Amino acid sequence: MGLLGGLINKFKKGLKRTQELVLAPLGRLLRLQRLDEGHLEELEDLLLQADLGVKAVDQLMARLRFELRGGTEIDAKAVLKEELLKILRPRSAMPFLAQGTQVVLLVGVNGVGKTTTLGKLAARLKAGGESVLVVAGDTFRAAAIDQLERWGERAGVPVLRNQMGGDPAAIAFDGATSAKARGTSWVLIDTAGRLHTKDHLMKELDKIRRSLQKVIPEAPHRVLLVLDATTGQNGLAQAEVFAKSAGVTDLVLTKLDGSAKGGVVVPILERLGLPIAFVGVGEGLDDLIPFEAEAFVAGLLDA
Ligand SMILES: Nc1nc2c(ncn2[C@@H]2O[C@H](COP(=O)(O)OP(=O)(O)OP(=O)(O)O)[C@@H](O)[C@H]2O)c(=O)[nH]1
Ligand SMILES: [Mg+2]
Repeated sequence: MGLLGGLINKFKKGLKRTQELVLAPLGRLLRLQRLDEGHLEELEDLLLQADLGVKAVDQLMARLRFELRGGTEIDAKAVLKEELLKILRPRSAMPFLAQGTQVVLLVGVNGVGKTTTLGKLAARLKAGGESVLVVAGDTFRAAAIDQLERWGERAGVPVLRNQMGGDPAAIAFDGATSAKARGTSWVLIDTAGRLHTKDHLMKELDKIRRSLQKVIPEAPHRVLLVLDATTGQNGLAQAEVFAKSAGVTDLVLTKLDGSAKGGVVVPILERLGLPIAFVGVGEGLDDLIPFEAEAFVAGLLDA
């Protein structure tokens, strides 16, 4: 199995609930020799239920109707795939390549999967032979620091922490300083969950940024906004504001495996205008996969 094949299987695993609840009947429709208006309406409904969003669904249906007007038999699945790829392909993320010391900040609202994503990302980079330092920038709860330490152990990377209630900007500064001195490739900084409406907490992110820049002027190189797929499109307006105010460079979509609305990838990419770097498809160490349009579309539409 090639690299893409492995990734497709991971996406299939991640999109299992979406497949079971929404896309199984879609598969039946797409296999029909002839689609009549009733079938088309059913298809449209299923795509909307999978949370692909009105804009993309309109575009997909318009293309299908256009092809069907030709009179000859069409491969509806191939048409859908092609049209979806047109939307998704131009929005791919920059690869995570080590160049000097790269600082990555993980941000987002409470409970979306920041700490888990950070643990998996640390494991992934470490497995690629790169040096990683994890920084416990969520200093609000002792449990958050312990959780991060466990991930550090699992991933086999050091975790820098100070005591609970400490200043996140200070520990971020220490992390960047230490990584720069030792030539560590990656500094991954966890942060406490916060709402985009909590002004003092959004200012805290600015403060973390400024203290990192005292050590490494270009830092943070990547700011990952972590989003929970089970929220579907409901969280989009909030994510939009968050993304703007926190200087976000990439998105991470977690809990795809727990969502029947896996199609939400599409409106997320359309609306936020930011690439999805990774998706989370489980709670295991290797359940963080790079977002890849072909693998996603195959995982969504192939049984
Ligand atoms: N199934 C599944 N569960 C996930 C995934 N990512 C995270 N989780 C779970 O989601 C829950 C919250 O994850 P955390 O990583 O603690 O979330 P957080 O954003 O750090 O939370 P706060 O620090 O409290 O804001 C945990 O039970 C994780 O195991 C995923 O991709 N799939
Ligand atoms: Mg956390």
